[in-house]
Amino acid sequence: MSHILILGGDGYLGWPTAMYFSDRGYEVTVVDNYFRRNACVELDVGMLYPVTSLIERAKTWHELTGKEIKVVIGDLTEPEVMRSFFDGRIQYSWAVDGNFSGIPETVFHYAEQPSAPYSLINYKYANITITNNLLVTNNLMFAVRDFSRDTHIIKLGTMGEYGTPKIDIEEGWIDIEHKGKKDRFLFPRQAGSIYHTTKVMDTDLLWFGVRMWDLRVTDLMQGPVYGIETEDGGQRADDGGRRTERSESRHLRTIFNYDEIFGTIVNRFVAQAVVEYPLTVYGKGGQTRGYLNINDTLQCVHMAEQKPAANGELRVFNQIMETFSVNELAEMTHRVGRKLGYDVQIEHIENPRKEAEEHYYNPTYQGLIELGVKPHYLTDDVLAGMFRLVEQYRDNIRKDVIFRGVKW
Ligand code: USQ
Repeated sequence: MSHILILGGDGYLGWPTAMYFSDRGYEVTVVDNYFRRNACVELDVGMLYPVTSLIERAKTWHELTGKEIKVVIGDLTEPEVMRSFFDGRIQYSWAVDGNFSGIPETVFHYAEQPSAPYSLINYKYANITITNNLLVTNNLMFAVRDFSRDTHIIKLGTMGEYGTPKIDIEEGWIDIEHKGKKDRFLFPRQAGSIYHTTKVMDTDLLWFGVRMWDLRVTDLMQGPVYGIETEDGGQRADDGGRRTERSESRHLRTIFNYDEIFGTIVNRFVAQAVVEYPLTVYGKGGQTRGYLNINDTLQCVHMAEQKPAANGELRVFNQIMETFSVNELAEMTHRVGRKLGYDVQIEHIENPRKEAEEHYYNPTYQGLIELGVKPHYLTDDVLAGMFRLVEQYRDNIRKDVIFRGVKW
């Protein structure tokens, strides 16, 4: 049985990834220090619904499926915590048997502070972002170098590493001809926040490890993700009712934020529409990004795991399925919300961020499709499905956290 380790297993993507692989027969270990939950409490930004602890969710998963997700609550900026997953000194916070699962064949690295606004609240939050993200990546790189150079690192990067250049965005690498000679380099990066800058630095660190020690790394440049319900959290109905039981277990739902700090735009717009808070389009609204459904994140990491990078290879994929401007997303949310009976308004407000509001944007994103990913697109029906889930928790939505205006 293949063993995978998920760093950041309590997060919006980490927990669905754990269920996805556990469901498919993998031995799964997750680790998290509850950074996101604690930050939500500290900054008082709320969540759409309460989420039980990682240990409680792993227990529920075990009760409903008979499968085990081993849990470690620990801080991966501590090198010894990271190294314990490779040298067997691991202390499980919860596991059925507690025996060491062995060195993981694949590590999914999500253990990062993921918010651009958080990283720009002030110098303190910028420092937390830089130290957390770079130390975790560096600790991982050295653990793999020292104990298991064949372990495949799948690192979640971000499309924001590229910024919005006036040329087409390639998948990681670009061929450059200069004074009659040619070479291949990482695509020029120009990140738009301290958070995004840490992701550029992560890529650079891992590229160093690949060149020096022949590590095998896949860097997934992901766009903003939307969605709540993943198939393993309860939408598939092909196992005689067990999944229905799972879907009724709210304990398996992933963390969902709609606030300015941790919410991403589609999730935010749906929550805003449900409480009839005008959709907050920053500036002109021509900001275009590549988006993907949370279920496609799972497919992408699965395909990357099944067809790993080679030793000495930094493989980069642009992990998006389609592109939208903020205006297009606002119009779609407006249209779907109106059909469902909500009085949705769109408001252009002064952009708290420093970013291009009208720009060229043409990224390539064929690599993951070629590996076998089948995209789910953002249709009116998909958005309406999100409305139906979010409206169940309408009374929990706090209008005071939707926009505070963290300035760049
Ligand atoms: N935006 C609005 N109104 C809002 C919220 C956002 O107009 O109420 C605009 C932003 O200014 C930006 C775009 O929507 O132009 C996307 O913003 P976002 O908050 O959804 O996403 P972002 O801050 O870029 O970060 C998110 C995730 C991050 C991930 C990144 C991928 O938080 O972890 O790396 O998406 S990407 O955007 O491709 O860099």
